[in-house]
Amino acid sequence: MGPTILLLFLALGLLELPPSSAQECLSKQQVAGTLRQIQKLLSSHEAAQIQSLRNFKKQLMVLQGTTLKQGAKHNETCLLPPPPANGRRLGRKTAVGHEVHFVCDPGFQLTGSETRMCLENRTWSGQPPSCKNINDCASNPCANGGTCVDGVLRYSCLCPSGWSGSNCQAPLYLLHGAAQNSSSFSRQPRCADGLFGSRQCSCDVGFQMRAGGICQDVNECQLFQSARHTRICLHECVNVPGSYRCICPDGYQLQVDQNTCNDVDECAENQHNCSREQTCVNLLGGFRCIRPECPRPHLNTTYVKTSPLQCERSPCPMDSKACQRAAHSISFHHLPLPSNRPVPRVLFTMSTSRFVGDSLRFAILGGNGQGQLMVRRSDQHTGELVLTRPLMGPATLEVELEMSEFARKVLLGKHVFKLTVFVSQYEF
Ligand SMILES: [Ca+2]
Ligand SMILES: [Ca+2]
Repeated sequence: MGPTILLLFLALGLLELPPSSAQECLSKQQVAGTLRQIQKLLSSHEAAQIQSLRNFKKQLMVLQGTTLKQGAKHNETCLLPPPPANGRRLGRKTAVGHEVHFVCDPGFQLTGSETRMCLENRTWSGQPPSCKNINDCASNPCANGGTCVDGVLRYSCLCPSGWSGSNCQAPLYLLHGAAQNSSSFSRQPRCADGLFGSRQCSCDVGFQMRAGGICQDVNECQLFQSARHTRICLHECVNVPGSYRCICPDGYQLQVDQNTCNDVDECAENQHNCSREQTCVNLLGGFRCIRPECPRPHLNTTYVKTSPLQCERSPCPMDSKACQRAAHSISFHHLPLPSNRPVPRVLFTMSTSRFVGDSLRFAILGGNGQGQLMVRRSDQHTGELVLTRPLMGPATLEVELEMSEFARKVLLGKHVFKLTVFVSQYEF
C-alpha cells in the first residue's frame, strides 16, 4: 500500500506545482496520461483489496465451520436411556444416528419401543419401553367361577366352594372318594340259599365282600391311579359306586376310551369369541385371539400386511441401505405344545418357496427361549428349530428366527419368523 500512496502524493504534488517551476514545460497531455496511470493503479489496488478481503472471509468461514463441527461432535450424543424393569438394554452407543434395543425377561412382554435411535435434537426416538408381565389369565383358564391369579409364566386358580382341581373343573363331592362313607358305596350282598342249608352270597361288579358280610365298593382310583404304570386315567380319577370315572381338565374332552383327554379345538368348532380382525389360535386346553402387527415404519422401511399372519416389505427407496438390509417378509407362527415333552424335538421348520440363491443361513435373533432352543440345517433348503431342554407349562415362549438367502456369498434377502410356543399346563 505504501508505494501507491507515495505515487499518489507525487502525482498530486506535480499538479500543484506553480507554472513558473521547471515542471512548467509538462504538457496537458502528459498530465492526463499520468492521471490515467494513477487511476489504473487505484483500480487494480481496489480489486486486489477486495480479493484479499474475500479470501480472508472464506478462511474465516472455514474456521468457523470446523469449530462448530468439533463442538457439535462432542455434544451430539443422547443420554443413555435406562433399561426397563424386568428387561435389558442392548447397545451402548449414544451418538446421533445410533440405536439401542430393549428386550424383556421371560414371562414379560415389551410395550413401547423395541428400538430407539438418538436423533439430531439429542432425544431418543419412539417411546420409553416397559416390560409387563404376560397375562397368563388372558384365556380365562379357571372354570366354574374360579378366580385366576396371574404369575410369571404361570397362573393359579382360586376355586369357589364345592369345586377343586387346578382349573376348578372338578366338583368336590366326586373327588378321590370324598363320598366314600356314603351309603351307595356299601351294599348288601346278593345271597341265595343252597342245598343242605348253605347260603351263598356275592357282590355286584365293582364291589367286594368285607368283614361283616357287607359289599364295599372297590376304590379303583386309590388302587391304580397313583402309580404311573398302572394309571387308569390320563388326568384325574373319580371313584364312583361300583366303578370309577376319568375327568378331564377344562378345555379337554374325554375320549371314547373313557381314559384319555383330547383338547377341544375351539377355533375349528367355532367356540371362540375372537373378533373379525383377530385370528383364533387353538391351544391345548384353551385358545387365544391374536392380531399380530407389522413393524412400524423405520429408516425408510415399511411393511404391509399381506395376510393376517404375514407382513411383506414395501419397495425400498433407491438409496436406502437400511431398508435393503431389512427382512423381506415377517411371518407369525403359533405352536401349542404339551408340557414336559421329551427332547431333542423339532418344533419348527423353515424353508423358502422362492429360493433363488445357492445357500441359506439360519439364526435365532431373540426371544425368551434362548438356552432351550437351537437352530440347525436339515438340508440345503431347510432349517429346523430344535427344543433342547424340556419345557414345563403353563408357559409362553417367544422366539424370533431369521433365514438369510445368499447367492455367491451376496445377501439376496432375509425372512423373519416370529414363533410363539404355548406350553400347556399338562403333558397332553
Ligand atoms: Ca369304585
Ligand atoms: Ca383348545
